[in-house]
Amino acid sequence: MISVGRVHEVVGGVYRVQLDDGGSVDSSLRGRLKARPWKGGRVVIGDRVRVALEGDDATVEEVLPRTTAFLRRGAHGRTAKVMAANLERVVVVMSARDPDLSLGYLDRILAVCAANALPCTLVINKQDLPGAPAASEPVRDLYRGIGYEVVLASAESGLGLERLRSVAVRGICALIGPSGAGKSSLLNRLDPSLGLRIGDLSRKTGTGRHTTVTSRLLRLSDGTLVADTPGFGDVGLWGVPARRLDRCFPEIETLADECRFRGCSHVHEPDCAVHESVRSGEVARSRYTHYQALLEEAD
Ligand SMILES: Nc1nc2c(ncn2[C@@H]2O[C@H](COP(=O)(O)OP(=O)(O)OP(=O)(O)O)[C@@H](O)[C@H]2O)c(=O)[nH]1
Ligand SMILES: [Mg+2]
Ligand SMILES: [Zn+2]
Repeated sequence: MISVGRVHEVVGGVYRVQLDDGGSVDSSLRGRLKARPWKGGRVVIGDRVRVALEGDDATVEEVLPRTTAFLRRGAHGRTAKVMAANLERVVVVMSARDPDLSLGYLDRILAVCAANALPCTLVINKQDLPGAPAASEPVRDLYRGIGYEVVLASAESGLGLERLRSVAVRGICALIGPSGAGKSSLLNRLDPSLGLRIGDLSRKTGTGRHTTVTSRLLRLSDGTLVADTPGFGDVGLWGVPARRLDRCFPEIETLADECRFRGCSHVHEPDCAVHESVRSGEVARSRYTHYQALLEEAD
């Protein structure tokens, strides 16, 4: 019998598939999907698959076409890493402090989302900690000014949780961000029955300890699908040529038409509208610096 479902978790070669007609099965992958990795790379959470059920055995026979894929550059830059398929949104979770919010990391993640044509919402968590609101407000204003949706939140006090829920119900989303930012903590607050593992921060470095080790698609009590993912440190763009990088920075993209040269890279060219806007403060210097850093790495 053939059933269709969605991959919710992948652990050690076992694909947990939630079937459309109810129930979940642990499936293996048909040999040909393993032997000649299908062009999308690995089979990942969110993938829609056809599963053959024979007695107690379940086998993934086919991966259905993806609507989206979250791809980033893997370690050493030679391969693409795919984290999840068929997402409709990314929720970027950063903490205001402990660990400190890194604008460089944030701009990289936002650019990766744009490169994958995924809308994103920024959550700045841990607002209950001393100094967190004061540190977060300028960040919130900067990103709202660009057009991003920003939610100040606290898994501790509950601030922003209803807004986070209203974001999650819009479509399948994944929480991504550095280890220790509080992704699993926020999801536990949205649905305490999830019982996700929460980790301490390293006393030495103040960073997370990679408590969540596999990406999982979770169904909240109201039926919403949300992925919890392991925090990662390396964020690189995949598949964005240098001349297209400005499309990953919305406020830079809208200025590009006013540059003297078509295809202006906004670095060395004269009469560049982006240069002028950085000088006048209309475009944040931090954003421009991170644009330049990504440009150096682009193909
Ligand atoms: N004060 C405060 N602490 C928080 C908040 N959210 C999470 N924490 C703490 O931050 C630490 C890390 O939380 P996790 O939820 O495990 O973080 P994560 O983003 O899931 O981390 P990884 O799974 O490693 O990627 C834990 O000690 C949490 O108790 C918050 O809003 N306020
Ligand atoms: Mg976690
Ligand atoms: Zn320019």
